[in-house]
Amino acid sequence: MYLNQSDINKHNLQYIDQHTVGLGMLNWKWGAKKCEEVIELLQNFQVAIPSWALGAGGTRFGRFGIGGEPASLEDKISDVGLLHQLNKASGVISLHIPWDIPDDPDAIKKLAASYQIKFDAVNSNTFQDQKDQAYSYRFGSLQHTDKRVRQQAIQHNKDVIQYGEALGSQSLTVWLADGSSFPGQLNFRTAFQNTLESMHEIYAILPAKWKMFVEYKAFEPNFYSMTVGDWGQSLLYAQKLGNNAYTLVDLGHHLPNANIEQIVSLLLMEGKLGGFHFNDSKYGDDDLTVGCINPYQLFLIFTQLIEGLNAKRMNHAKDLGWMIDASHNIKDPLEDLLQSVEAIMIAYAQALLVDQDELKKAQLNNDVVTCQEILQNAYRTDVRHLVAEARVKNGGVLLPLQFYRSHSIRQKLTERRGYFTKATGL
Ligand code: LRH
Ligand code: MN
Repeated sequence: MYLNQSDINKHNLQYIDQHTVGLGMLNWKWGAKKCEEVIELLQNFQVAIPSWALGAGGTRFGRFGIGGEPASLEDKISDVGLLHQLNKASGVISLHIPWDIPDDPDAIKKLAASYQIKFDAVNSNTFQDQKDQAYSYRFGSLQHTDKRVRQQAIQHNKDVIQYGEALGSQSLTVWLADGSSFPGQLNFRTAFQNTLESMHEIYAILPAKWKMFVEYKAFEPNFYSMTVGDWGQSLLYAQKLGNNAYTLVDLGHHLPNANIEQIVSLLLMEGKLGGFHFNDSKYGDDDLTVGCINPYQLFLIFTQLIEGLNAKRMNHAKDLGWMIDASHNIKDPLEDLLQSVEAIMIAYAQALLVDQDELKKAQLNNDVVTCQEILQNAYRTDVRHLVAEARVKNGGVLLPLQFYRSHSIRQKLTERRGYFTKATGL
């Protein structure tokens, strides 16, 4: 759906006064120069939308349709285009194969370009059996004891790279459901070596400038061991594969109370942090709205990211893969994604307000109280007007959620697509 600029201008005029006052307060508290710096970094920051999270997902206990779901890749790109027109921070889509095979890549690229949408990492899927598949992935894919199954999974990843190349993507994300659910079921060393050998075959055909992201997960759908089960294992694969292999951190893939910001800091230090799947969770891989359960953790992660990226003189917006990975059971997927992108931009803006030099001084003096004060002074700042200003400067909407609701966009999508359309994905 293409929005009218006049509707956007009318909406922004409605809220501009309170926005100007809010921005003025922040300029007064943090200084106009600092605020300008933060706004410029926010304007360059884009978060990739997962193609598999544009419909109502569901759990094994059931699924509740939402109406107007995108039933084709074209509709999915149109929905990401809609999000990007609203927040000007969602100009990238991450596809999952075979859920989103681009039958006509040129037409898909043309449609995406009409929404200023680019293609981020492509994701392979060797965790589900496709109907025309020769061998089952019941007992794994790249780890499988049967070389024919491994070869089938390797070929799938090669096909996914080809689709990505046709669309202008430059990275492959490999998440494996491989592992075991019962003690004794698996020889861990053999499973690791089979998986590494298989990944080497995929890595060997990576196009120039491409990155390979190895995504780890502590459990599910296997519940005794996962063959890429934590950051250490993922790092081991990435180091053994080569310079273009990196780890991918999905926030929901850790055991309870894991210190994710420390993991991020060390992976960045090693030059092996490739990117993120942002979401939030209270228990397992709940794939909830970013920042809805633990926004302080998200802030702490961004604080470590900025410290590490600056230490390596890396480009915040370009040098890591910023992607959302969520699944929507009760919320409107587009509203959920608008909230998630907003939460990421807020955490990034708050972390940019942290005076890293003052923090380093206090750390060197073991002045623990001041360390906390420096962090929480930034975290307790309402930066939403900085995020909104970056959005408006990019030609977006001051309050995307208000605009989405006041223009009855879900109703319009349902009238256009019907109530029972179902999007592929989770
Ligand atoms: C696995 C995962 C992975 C995707 C899938 C949709 O839990 O996070 O990133 O392939 O979700
Ligand atoms: Mn993920």
